[in-house]
Amino acid sequence: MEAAAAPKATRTTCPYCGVGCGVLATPHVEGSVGIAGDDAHPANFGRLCSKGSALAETLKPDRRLLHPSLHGARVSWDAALDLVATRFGAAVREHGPDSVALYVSGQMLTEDYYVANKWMKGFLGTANIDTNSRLCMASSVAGHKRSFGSDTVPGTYEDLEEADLLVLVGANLAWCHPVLWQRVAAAKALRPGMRIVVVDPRETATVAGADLHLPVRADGDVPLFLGVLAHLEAAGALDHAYAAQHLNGLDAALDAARPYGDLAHLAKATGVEAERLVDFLALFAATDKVVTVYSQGVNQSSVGTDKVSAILNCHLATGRIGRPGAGPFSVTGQPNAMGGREVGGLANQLAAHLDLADPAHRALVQGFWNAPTMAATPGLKAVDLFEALGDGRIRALWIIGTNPVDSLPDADRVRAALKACPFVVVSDIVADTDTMPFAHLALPACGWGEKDGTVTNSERRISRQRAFLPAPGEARPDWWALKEVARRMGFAGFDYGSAAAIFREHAALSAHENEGRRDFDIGGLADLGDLAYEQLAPVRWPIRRDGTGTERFFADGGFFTPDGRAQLVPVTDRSTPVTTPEHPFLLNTGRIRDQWHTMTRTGRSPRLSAHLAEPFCEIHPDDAAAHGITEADLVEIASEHGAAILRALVTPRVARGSLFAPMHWTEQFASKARVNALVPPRVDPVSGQPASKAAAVSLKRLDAAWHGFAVSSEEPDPCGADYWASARAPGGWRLELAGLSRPLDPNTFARTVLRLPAGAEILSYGDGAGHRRLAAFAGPRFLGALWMSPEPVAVSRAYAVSCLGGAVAESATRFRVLAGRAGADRPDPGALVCSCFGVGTDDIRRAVAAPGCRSVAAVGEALKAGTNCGSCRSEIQGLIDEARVPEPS
Ligand SMILES: Nc1nc2c(c(=O)[nH]1)N[C@H]1C(S)=C(S)[C@@H](COP(=O)(O)OP(=O)(O)OC[C@H]3O[C@@H](n4cnc5c(=O)[nH]c(N)nc54)[C@H](O)[C@@H]3O)O[C@H]1N2
Ligand SMILES: Nc1nc2c(c(=O)[nH]1)N[C@H]1C(S)=C(S)[C@@H](COP(=O)(O)OP(=O)(O)OC[C@H]3O[C@@H](n4cnc5c(=O)[nH]c(N)nc54)[C@H](O)[C@@H]3O)O[C@H]1N2
Ligand code: SF4
Ligand SMILES: [Mo]
Repeated sequence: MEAAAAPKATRTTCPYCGVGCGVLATPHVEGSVGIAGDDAHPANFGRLCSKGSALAETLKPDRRLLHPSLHGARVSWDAALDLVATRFGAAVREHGPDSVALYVSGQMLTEDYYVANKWMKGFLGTANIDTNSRLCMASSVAGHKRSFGSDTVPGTYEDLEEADLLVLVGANLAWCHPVLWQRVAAAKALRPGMRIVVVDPRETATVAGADLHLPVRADGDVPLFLGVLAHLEAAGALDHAYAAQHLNGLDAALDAARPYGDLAHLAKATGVEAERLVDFLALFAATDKVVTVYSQGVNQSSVGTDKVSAILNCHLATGRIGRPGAGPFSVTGQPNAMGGREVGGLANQLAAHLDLADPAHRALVQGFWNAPTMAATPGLKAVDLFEALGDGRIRALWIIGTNPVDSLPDADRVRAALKACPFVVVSDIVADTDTMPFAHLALPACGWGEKDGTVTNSERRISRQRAFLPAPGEARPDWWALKEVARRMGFAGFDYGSAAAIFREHAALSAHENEGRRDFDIGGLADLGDLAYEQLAPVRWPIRRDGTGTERFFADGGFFTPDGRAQLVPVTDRSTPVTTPEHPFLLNTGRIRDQWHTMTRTGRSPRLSAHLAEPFCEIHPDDAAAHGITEADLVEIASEHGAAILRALVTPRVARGSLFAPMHWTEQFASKARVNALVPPRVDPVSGQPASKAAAVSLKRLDAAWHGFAVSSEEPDPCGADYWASARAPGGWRLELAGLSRPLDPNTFARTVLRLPAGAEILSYGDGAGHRRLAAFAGPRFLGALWMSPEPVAVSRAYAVSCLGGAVAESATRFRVLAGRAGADRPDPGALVCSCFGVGTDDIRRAVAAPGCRSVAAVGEALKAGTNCGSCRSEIQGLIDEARVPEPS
């Protein structure tokens, strides 16, 4: 008999971060999918991080949105699309074009985005289309445009490897762009002279791999880079020849910077001690090949655009731009943040990097689209858009691929605003997001692995996402739903039969009347046949019709301003303190290694959920002590806008007076951990980007009467506990609980939490001090266990979770389960560090205690930790460093 042909791998691109790694996906007949890094992809050369490696665990069809539904009742696609066309048409007719809006996402493919933007701006005649990129990249876009005349990222990933000095500003690369970070780490291992400096108020995992950490005060970045510019001048490091030929505004920028040339003033303005500043300034002045990478610590600020300008000024004034190993580098977050910018998805942009404010550009696009109208004024930016929604100015809204109820600031107000809108459409892949309850009409979208199109990564590289799975239920690509609505409204120019057809049009527009006047030009791809599109290899723009491209931009000037010169912007330090006596703490928010945003996909992976399984709040030990908070207590933080309950993580990694909480947890995973309920709707006045990293909050210990922890083979029921947080675990779920008053009957409570069937065998134990343990079995099968105590439950989470899915027949093992402690032969691994091999902090601490085991490589040899995807290497380094430095007594 002939062996069955080996299943074929599909080359595609990871749907998470902006690194844009190539993935080989192999669907197997029994339904599983093999995932591997694509050796041939120039972003990752075969590497994947923990999230990329776990993609297969997120593809199961449960909880998917499978059919269109209106007010919760299933409807046909035909009826659904007709309804959208009718309601949007009626609103435009009765209330004008600005009464409708689209709120979209950097997670859409370029083709989806292109159709959305064309329909709104050219056919409905409104620029009320904004995207979650407003919360993400808007300050970088604005900063680029005011200096370069265009939204251009000048460099490439190789620059990070070739730099002699890499400065990371408000970027936790080790957790948020892990594969790029691994490329950097590999380059530094080969060239140990390379220096890495991290500018971040927090000591992040990235700091473990850096030479110098500058713990700036929040928003201390503008003074810091003013100080750098002043020092560059004083040290004679400016490139006067480059400035004479290619720059405007250098003198004014230097005037603004000079006051920060004074070290004592700079130390005060940045909050960084003078010695560290001296080292940094000397390094920056003396090194020609400098790359400054920046991300949300820069963008998400009320002075975000000024931070970008302050950084760009330093690179422009030294001519350190567009050369190998030199340049500013805005690293993008979402898989297609760049693609969205290319199609003009923001409310103040036009397609193809053209300007909405420029009448000639508007005419060009209108002509190309043969559009009946063209939006002439900028639309509402995300925060304003939702305010308009609340005021009743928006009569119909379509949300695609984003969760504003969790990710926008003042998130409880967002809910109220959605309630006020007469017609809300939500396109998503899952049925149970926090935004979905506000949808009048829900539309099922094809997700990763089911849809086809392109994305552009941080270094301008366009890669294909390819389908390798059938669409579940009636899920359809987002571009299809959009063009069907446009077509039903009677608009010509929406007869796309495939993503390829949309891409060709997008490429043709980028080259239309371009002749080198605009950076974004992919005219060379405008005539791709369907097969060539199908086979398109990752390619970096520009790709002009004559076949020419540009590896990097601006080494020899050529800026996209009217006179071809870059404009230095003389920024000043405009940041103002936001804390008050009632709200004395500054809440910083951001990401953790193994979750993606609102957890609709990564939250379904047991492997990814094990790293940090509960929403937490980092608190400095002095602040914790002053508030009577000890490790593992629950704390309540509150702002003028809302409150959250989180697990205290007491650590000197945050500064005194600062707190840090992850942005990820939603009401699907925790009772009250949506941090954006606390974040005020304060925005950067230039970019409109919210200051998501600076909310003034109060802090107090939650006075819980009891705490609980459960593991369960069925999804547990938190029974309305005052606090709960659930996470997937291998073979089931884990659940943390707490309450302000004790449940009347703990046994009944436990049965409900664990959803025990009648007839389950129960082993339980209680003492007079309020400790109670209960474990349930069905024959040899372990169903679940609940531990309750007046203080935070001390059982080993790793051990308890490891019992799930196992057979527990022997009574000795059953009692061990009840005790929540492994036998002496199985030491507790501690909190998970390496998700590929299940290695924990305590495993690593024990290994590092042995003589000779003092490097990440040695730990890898001993435990395998860090030897697969490598996402945890910074944390391993951190544990090694911790072992080296004795605790102060
Ligand atoms: N694991 C994971 N990776 C992701 C994502 C995810 O959800 N999970 N999301 C992706 C997306 S969309 C994005 S935008 C990127 C974001 O990537 P990053 O920007 O690297 O991530 P964040 O954690 O949001 O913020 C980065 C750092 O900014 C610091 N910061 C706060 N305030 C300041 C300040 O005033 N100055 C300075 N210098 N730093 C400050 C924070 O302490 C934090 O460590 O990550 C992408 N990658
Ligand atoms: N406090 C605070 N807030 C923040 C941030 C922060 O650092 N701090 N970061 C901000 C940033 S940078 C970002 S990018 C945002 C992210 O915030 P969101 O965009 O709200 O987060 P996601 O969870 O990525 O939402 C994507 C949604 O699209 C769905 N989806 C996935 N694939 C598809 C598809 O193909 N089609 C459709 N139609 N739907 C799909 C997912 O199930 C999910 O519901 O959060 C912002 N908010
Ligand atoms: S670094 Fe990780 S999340 Fe980002 S694209 Fe690569 S595999 Fe995906
Ligand atoms: Mo983002």
